Amino acid sequence: MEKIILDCDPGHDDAIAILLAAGDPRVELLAITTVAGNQTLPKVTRNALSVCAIAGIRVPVAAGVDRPLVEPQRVAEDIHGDSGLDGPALPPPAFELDGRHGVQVIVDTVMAHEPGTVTLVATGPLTNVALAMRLRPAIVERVKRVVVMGGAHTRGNTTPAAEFNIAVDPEAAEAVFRGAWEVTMVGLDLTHQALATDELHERVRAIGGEVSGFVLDVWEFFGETYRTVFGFRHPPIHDACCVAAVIDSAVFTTAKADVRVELRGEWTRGMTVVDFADVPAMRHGSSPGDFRTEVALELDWPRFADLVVGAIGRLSASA
Ligand code: PIR
Ligand code: CA
Repeated sequence: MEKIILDCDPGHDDAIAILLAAGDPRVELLAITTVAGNQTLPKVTRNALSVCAIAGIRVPVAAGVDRPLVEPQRVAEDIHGDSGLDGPALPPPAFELDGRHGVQVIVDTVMAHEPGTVTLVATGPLTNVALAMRLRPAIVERVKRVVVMGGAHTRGNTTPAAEFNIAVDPEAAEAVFRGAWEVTMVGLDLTHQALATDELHERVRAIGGEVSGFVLDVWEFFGETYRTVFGFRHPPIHDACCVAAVIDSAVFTTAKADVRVELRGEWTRGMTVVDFADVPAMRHGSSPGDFRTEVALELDWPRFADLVVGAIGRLSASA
């Protein structure tokens, strides 16, 4: 069983990431921490608790940081709606928020487990993770790895160059990518392959019950915004790809790279500049040891779909 902390900003695709983490027996979800991103901190925190209530998930949930390190706060209301999780009915929380700060929960949880056993999965802006690194630098060598939904090596979704999670807090992202830990970058190049297709809808519909109905409502709203805003036929389930990779490393291929975040470009601030290790030019002035980031490339969609359907099925059976 892979122990994970899920740092997120739910968010339609974050909600599916939570369900996948809670519904797959190969993952032990230790805690959920929230960060301002898709919506304000109170809204995304409340959404995390609602998702837990729907699926009968009982893990510590703690609210983290309410704004980026340097940038003014920016939310994705056009994509995720006023609540941050518009579409499905959102039941009241079934339990209280953990009293600690989310950054403290990340530190405490990593330090409470054996070195090299906890994977940090981050599916929102990287503010909490960057601050946890500063609050307790020892976590950097103690975590197994960090799996980040963020960035892209082709094009952005918030600016032509930048993906939302990185664009919202570029300084935090740069700190995380420069940290002396292994990072897996699950960027848009990968997540735009993880589509909630008609086939996936039908398989989830066939499960029936409350969790299945919730997921269908999530995809219906997200699908509509992706159709109107981006011209996609189906919505990408970005954040669930990170959890899928923890469950089954064969769910996508990767390439080693050194990733830096552009902090000063006029048109490129928040861009992930990916220096792939197979080209020995070392354009960042990197040494071979710096090619620590695994950049996700190609998704095995059937494998991914099976994981999502399996988790929803298990959660429905135990609800
Ligand atoms: C998705 C997101 C934000 C903005 C858009 N346009 C689409 C959220 C998702 O929750 C995901 O984590 C990441 N940020 C994708 O950019
Ligand atoms: Ca997210």
